[in-house]
Amino acid sequence: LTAVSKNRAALTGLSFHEALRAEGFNFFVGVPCSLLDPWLGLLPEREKASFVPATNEGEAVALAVGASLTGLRPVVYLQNSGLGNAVNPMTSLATVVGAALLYVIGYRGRAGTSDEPQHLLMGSMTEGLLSSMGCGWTVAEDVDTPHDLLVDASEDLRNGRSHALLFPPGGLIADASLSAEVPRATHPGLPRRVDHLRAAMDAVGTSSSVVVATTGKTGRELDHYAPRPENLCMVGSMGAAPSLALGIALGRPKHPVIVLDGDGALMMRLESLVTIGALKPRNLLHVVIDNNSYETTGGQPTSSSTVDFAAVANSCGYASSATANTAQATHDAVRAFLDGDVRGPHVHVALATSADSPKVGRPRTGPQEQAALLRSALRR
Ligand SMILES: Cc1ncc(C[n+]2csc(CCOP(=O)(O)OP(=O)(O)O)c2C)c(N)n1
Repeated sequence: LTAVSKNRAALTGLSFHEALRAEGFNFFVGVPCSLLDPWLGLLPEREKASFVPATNEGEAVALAVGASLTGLRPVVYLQNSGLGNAVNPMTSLATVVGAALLYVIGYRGRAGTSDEPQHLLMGSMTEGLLSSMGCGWTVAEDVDTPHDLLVDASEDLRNGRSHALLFPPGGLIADASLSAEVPRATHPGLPRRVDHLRAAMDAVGTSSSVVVATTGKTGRELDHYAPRPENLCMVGSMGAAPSLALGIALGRPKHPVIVLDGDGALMMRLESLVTIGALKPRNLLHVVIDNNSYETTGGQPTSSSTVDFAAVANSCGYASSATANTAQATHDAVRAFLDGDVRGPHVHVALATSADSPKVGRPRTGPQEQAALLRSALRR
């Protein structure tokens, strides 16, 4: 335990994990939040057999309910933005079968604090939303020890009520001595996300194609390296970029639309492949930068290494697909699409390392302003 200010204490990832283990929790499933990374970074090694990276938070809840029916004691981890994906199975599965679950939630956008625009509404709703779903909650800065943190949670769970531990920024801190435990930077020989992105944007050049970037660092890098009015950098709504791009492609069938997606985001809403494959927009190029990780939130692993996105897209009805491991191939794929040599919907899977790209800031243009710029670019 480390006191970071007078009324506030931060738990280390390891002390929190040990407290969970001491309370009997033995199954860990969810989608990461960077605020939880000091703890999540320990799970792949320490909990090899009982750690499940889920594709979205709703899937994680259902999986935890199933595990709880076998006597396992699951913990579901998520960012509060992911409560949006979890509400249905929380309200119409967990409560219906009487499964009480422990949630560990990264608490973004808490009322009275400043945060990114996509976190503000959910931040102000989080405590009320949990309460209205019958879920108890504890804010992890109001406690002194890992054990204290779990007192109300354990009591709720004993009474058949779910409970959420809410970690605001700084609520969990890394154990300096343990950083080597965390396996990072998969596939070091491959290009980085930023190399694929810059190659794609180099091919876009001065064309007026719409470019939609997925949530996280992809959008930040697009704004940093190739700012243009025809870009839309998604800031929240993880996984929704291809569907948003599909809507634009349908509304402007003659205008090229390119979506720069991530493996974590695509798996969170794999259903977008189904609708794109069914509607077959010729003007849509889907670039998936697959770095086998949630790099934006700390490099936690995804399950993409066992997924062939090109084959999935093909079987959903995409016109064509390719998987490549060089930035040049990504450049050439974008060029071929813009030159009309490759017709959409085409998926280009760009294999990447999860090694850090240079840090860039958040998009300077806010989401509403970006949407307004795009609207007027599309009117021209
Ligand atoms: C519903 C939801 N859950 C979790 C997050 C937190 N989050 C933001 S970006 C990100 C990782 C995205 O991974 P990927 O699409 O593979 O892109 P990468 O960061 O690896 O480039 C996560 C988990 C979020 N924004 N929304």
